[in-house]
Amino acid sequence: MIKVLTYGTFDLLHHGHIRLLERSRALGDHLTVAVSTDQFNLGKGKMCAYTYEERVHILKAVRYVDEVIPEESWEQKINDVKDNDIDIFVIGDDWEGEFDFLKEYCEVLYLPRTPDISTTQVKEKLANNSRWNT
Ligand code: C2G
Repeated sequence: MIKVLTYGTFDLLHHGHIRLLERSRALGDHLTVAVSTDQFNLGKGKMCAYTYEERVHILKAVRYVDEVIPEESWEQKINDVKDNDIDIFVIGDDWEGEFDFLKEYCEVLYLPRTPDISTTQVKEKLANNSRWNT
């Protein structure tokens, strides 16, 4: 069984996230998603609309996701790969090169981000009450 692992905040889940999860899952037979905890997000300078528990609940409902674990630190990835028998680490190419140290333990792939969508953009649209699909 080919096991895939990815990490992220996944706040206000949008089609860019879904496409990442879809492509990640298609790389193997099982996808584990490590979701950033609220505490860890503070370190990333992210204030989420949804709590960690809500983001986990939503991700567990996504057909491409087989397992969800917490992301609590930058240092946990090597142990996560080992402890979960991961074959492929994958993440969006906004992180290109950042996790090459994992190549010693598994395959490392950076997938092209989906253009023109981000949680920040969604928040800005809502804040500005701007028309959608403009
Ligand atoms: N993503 C994407 N296209 C977008 C937006 C996001 O492919 N338009 C991808 C990102 O590249 C990432 C995943 O969706 O692989 C989750 O994005 P975020 O929730 O923004 O995750 P991030 O804050 O980048 O956290 O240790 C790694 C970090 O926890 C990654």
